[in-house]
This record gives sequence, structure tokens and C-alpha cells, in this order.
Amino acid sequence: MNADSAPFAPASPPERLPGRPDVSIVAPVFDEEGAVDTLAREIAAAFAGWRHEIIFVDDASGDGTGARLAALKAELPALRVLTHRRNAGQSRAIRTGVLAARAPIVVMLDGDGQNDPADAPRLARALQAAPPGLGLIGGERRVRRDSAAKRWASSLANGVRRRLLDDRAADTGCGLKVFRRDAFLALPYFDHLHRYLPALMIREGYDVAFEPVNHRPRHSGRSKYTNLQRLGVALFDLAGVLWLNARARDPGGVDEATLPAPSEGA
Ligand SMILES: Nc1nc2c(ncn2[C@@H]2O[C@H](COP(=O)(O)OP(=O)(O)O)[C@@H](O)[C@H]2O)c(=O)[nH]1
Ligand SMILES: [Mg+2]
Repeated sequence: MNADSAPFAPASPPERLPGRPDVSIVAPVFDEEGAVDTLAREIAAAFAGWRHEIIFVDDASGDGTGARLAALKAELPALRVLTHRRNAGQSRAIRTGVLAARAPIVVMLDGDGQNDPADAPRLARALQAAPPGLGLIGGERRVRRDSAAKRWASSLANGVRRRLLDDRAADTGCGLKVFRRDAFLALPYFDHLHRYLPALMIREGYDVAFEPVNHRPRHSGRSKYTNLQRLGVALFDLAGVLWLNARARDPGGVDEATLPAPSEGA
């Protein structure tokens, strides 16, 4: 552990990019050496003309993911590469990226290339234009490019979740989401929280919205979750989120006192 940094923040300050970015794109990656080059280039192309930074969080990959990302920095000046010292899961990797992000708006997307970066600027622009009460815009994969078994498990979990939580999300598992950084950091953290972001945003008083997005087949590497694992964890976490919701209180808004206007002649 490095004494001059917070335990879960990068030890050295990020290299200065010119100016503060308007959007930070965060991609968690674990053993995705076959996907990261193309994905990083696609993100850079999608956000050309934006003040942006691209943050890949390598969750202690055992393959060449880290080396490939480090090499890409020479080509992509907006790329930052953060590396966990040990594997801590997709949600922790996303959180690491959001903590390090310098923009008020964060795009998260899967690091395996299944989400299409070309969709991301549209979602980011929509959130920039939205009132501050909108905390998150989630992608909804119109055509899932996954196996039949995965689609079946996912629709079962989605149905149960939606009925119990009423989080308005038809596809909470979509890895492409755009949110306000400060809203995300106000949410309680737990492993696998990335599947419950809409529900947790609503719990914190934010509105959420959804936009159709593209989905692509995985071209390299393999899925990090089995269907049974994912279903088991999702149901366990559902119980946790139901508990969190039962313990939520709503102040109905917050007003701050201002000094009365000075009276005439005073
Ligand atoms: N950082 C990190 N990312 C992970 C981990 N497991 C999965 N991922 C990433 O999360 C994203 C989604 O995972 P994936 O295996 O593609 O899930 P699927 O598309 O639902 O089968 C990918 O970018 C993975 O590299 C993990 O333990 N740590
Ligand atoms: Mg995937």
C-alpha cells in the first residue's frame, strides 16, 4: 500500500491532459488481450472532437491485456491505464475507474467489445442536455448477441428483478451506461452492484432513462461468468437491494437558506 494515496485510488496522479475532460469513458477488463486494441481505438474514434479521457481498468489480468494497453498509450493520448494489484471483480474495476475519472459524466462499457462505442456519444450528449435530476441513461440491447442459454437466464433474472424492484430497466445487465459521476459515487458499493445501477439511482432520488443500443458477439476471449453463477449472485444481490430499499428514506428535496435581501435604504 502506498501511504501517499487513498487505498483504492491510483498511487500516482494521472498525467495532465490539456483541460478537464467533458466525459470519461471507463472500461473494466479482465483477460481481454484480444479485444482491447480494437476497443480502445473504437472509443477514441467515437469521441474524436470531444474533450474526453479513456480509462481502462485492468483487473489483474493474467494475459497480455496490461502490456497491450500500456503500448497503446503511445498511440492514444487520452488513454489512461489503471491496474488492480489483485483481481477484485467487474464492479470494483468500474468503481476504480469512476473514482479516477475527471469528467462530470462517465460512460461505462464492457471491455470485451460487445458494446458498440459508436452508441456512446449519443447517450453522453443526451445526459449532458438533461436536467440534473436525471442520473443515468442505460443502454438496452435490442438484439442480444449471446447464446440462447444466456439470453434465457438473463430474461428470467430481468423479469424477477423488475417485478420486485420496479426499476424500469428492461435490460439492467447491459454494460453500456452513462451516468453522472457524483451520483454514482453517492450509491452504496457492493460487489456486482453494476447490475443494479438503475435501482440504486432511483433509491438515491435520481431519474433514469433508457436508449436502444447495438450489441455485438464476443470475438475473442471468453465470458467471465457462467449462467448459474450469474443467476445465483443476481438473486442474492436482489435480496440485498430489497433490504437497501427498505432502509431508504426520502427527504423530498433539500433547500438551503439564503440571507434575506438587504432592505431599502439600509
Ligand atoms: N475488471 C473485471 N472485469 C471483469 C471481470 N469479470 C468480467 N469482467 C469484464 O466485464 C465485462 C463483461 O464481462 P463478460 O465476461 O463479457 O460478461 P458477459 O458479456 O455478460 O458474458 C468484460 O469487459 C470483462 O472483461 C472481473 O473479475 N474483473
Ligand atoms: Mg461480454
